[in-house]
Amino acid sequence: MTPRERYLFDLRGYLHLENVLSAQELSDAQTAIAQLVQAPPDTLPPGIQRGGEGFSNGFSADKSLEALTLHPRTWPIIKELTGNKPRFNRGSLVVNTHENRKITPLHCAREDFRWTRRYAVKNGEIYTNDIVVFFYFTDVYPGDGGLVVLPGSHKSRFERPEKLFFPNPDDTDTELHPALVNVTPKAGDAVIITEMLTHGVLVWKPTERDRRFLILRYKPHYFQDDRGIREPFPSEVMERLSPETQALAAHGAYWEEKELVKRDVVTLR
Ligand SMILES: O=C(O)CCC(=O)C(=O)O
Ligand SMILES: [Fe+2]
Repeated sequence: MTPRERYLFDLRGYLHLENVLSAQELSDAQTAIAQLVQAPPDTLPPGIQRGGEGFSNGFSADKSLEALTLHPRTWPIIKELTGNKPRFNRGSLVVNTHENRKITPLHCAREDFRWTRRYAVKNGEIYTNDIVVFFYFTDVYPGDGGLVVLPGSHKSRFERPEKLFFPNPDDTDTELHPALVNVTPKAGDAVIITEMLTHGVLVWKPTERDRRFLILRYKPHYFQDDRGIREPFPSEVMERLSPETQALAAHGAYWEEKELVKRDVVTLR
């Protein structure tokens, strides 16, 4: 994590990284997603389900998507934020269209999960135990809708007053409160948030374009909140992952360190 990234992440609770994917990485991912979208439900790879606006375990549909869990641009940031003890525990693919007429209300892990989630700084490094990385495969322009964040809210000390930002959640055309920021990544960009950051989703307005992105979730490898299940992914998904991704998804004790974190660049076998 560069000093500039560290400063901005600490200040705002998120980072928007531009042009993370090379032209090849982006087109490989876009092709894999297009195939998934067109696939009849009974031909989806085992363990991938279509539901709501996306595909659970969609990251495992193709190596071009799976490789993003360890992308060289986000990997050092994920390592620092987890205190060098990362675990990858969820990877959904989202295809968000104008047909979904509802906003996703503002939410954050600090409000939803009581005291289990943390954000702290020690020895000049940031620690947070609930991290989300969004990789974008289509463009978002101002006014399109999509992700909104409340910069700085990961450190807020007070309860958010109900209805302060969206007095009427059914009014999907309301002007955005000036404290909120609509993040507008372009295809190939990534957004990293601590789930402590208050965020929500505006209705997607364009009818001729959708919003395609991957949601990759990370926690420290000793953090356990998935109902006692040791493996975060179903065995049929786990089986086809590369050894590096399997290692990234593994739990560990607090004092352990994965061999993987010693590497600056991890390539999938
Ligand atoms: O649709 C989005 O951009 C964000 C979804 C969300 O809130 C989340 O994954 O935590
Ligand atoms: Fe969220």
